[in-house]
Amino acid sequence: MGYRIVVAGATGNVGREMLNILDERQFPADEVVALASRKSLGTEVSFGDTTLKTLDLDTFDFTGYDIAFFAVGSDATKKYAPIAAKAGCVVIDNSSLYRYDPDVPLVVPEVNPEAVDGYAKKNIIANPNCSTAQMVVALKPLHDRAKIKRVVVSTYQSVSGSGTAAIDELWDQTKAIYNPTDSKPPKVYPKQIAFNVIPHIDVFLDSGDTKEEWKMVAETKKIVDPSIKVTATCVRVPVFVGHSESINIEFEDFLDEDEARDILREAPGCMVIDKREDGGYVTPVECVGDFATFISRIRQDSTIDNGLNMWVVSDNLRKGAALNAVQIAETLGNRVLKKG
Ligand code: 11C
Repeated sequence: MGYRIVVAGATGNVGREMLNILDERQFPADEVVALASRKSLGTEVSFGDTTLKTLDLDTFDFTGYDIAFFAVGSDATKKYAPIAAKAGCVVIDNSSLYRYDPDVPLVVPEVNPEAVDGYAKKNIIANPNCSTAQMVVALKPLHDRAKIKRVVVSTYQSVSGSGTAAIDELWDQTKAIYNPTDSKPPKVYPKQIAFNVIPHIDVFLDSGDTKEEWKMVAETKKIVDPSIKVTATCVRVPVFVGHSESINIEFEDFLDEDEARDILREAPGCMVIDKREDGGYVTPVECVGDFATFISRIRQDSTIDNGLNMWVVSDNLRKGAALNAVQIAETLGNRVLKKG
């Protein structure tokens, strides 16, 4: 007997990817239900060779379902996740609502799979922010070898991280560069995103950091090791899908760049593409639709004793969201639920 699965937010970018990935990875599901908010109700979504008609999240009875993937944003999560959890369905939530709750595991299965065992306190497991997920996949195997003291990361984040309206805004602004009569003021972003970069993701905090930068710090500590110091600058770039990160790491022990490359080649979820020649690295357009976290430009930082630099790229809708959520479900299935 397989699992009875719910995908809430099935008409959004992440919800659709969740359905694609459940199908691609042949998740052992006996039943998959797609839920949407009332305004998208009845919209059909693809699941493998079939289509699913979306049902109403507001009136759905979660009783008897094993796992509910939530990709609905914090407000709807706040309202509906406790209802699903109370009905006995384990919620795997993509919003930030529960990530920092000590009673909710925050899981990247390549890094802290054992954390899923703590799901039962609230019947909820949190999925991290996309920029954190890909970074920790690359950091953990190096941390295990040489203990990371400090990370300095700058991100280059695609507009799909802000949803469908942002994808449309980049597309419309790009066309309007050539047809200025079509140009409209930006709506999703505070400044023009086409042919530009914006050093601002999520709201500003009193510290001067943005919430996105704070998330990278807090989530890395919760998932990998609270002793790791992280400082981040998060930047939106005119890329449709695929987040990139320039990461500088300071270790306690010396780690040679060749050994780091070998460790990452063997590490789960990592794909090293690192030739020191034209094009011998990965860019976001090449990672779209892939499961891996790609690592390039691995090199010693000669300005400190034990330092490395690297370039990390991944599909933010996949490893950064839907894939990681499905991997959490697989981990929960293998370690705890054991169906299928
Ligand atoms: C972005 N990382 O690229 C954000 C999107 O906390 O799950 C995901 C926000 C989150 O804008």
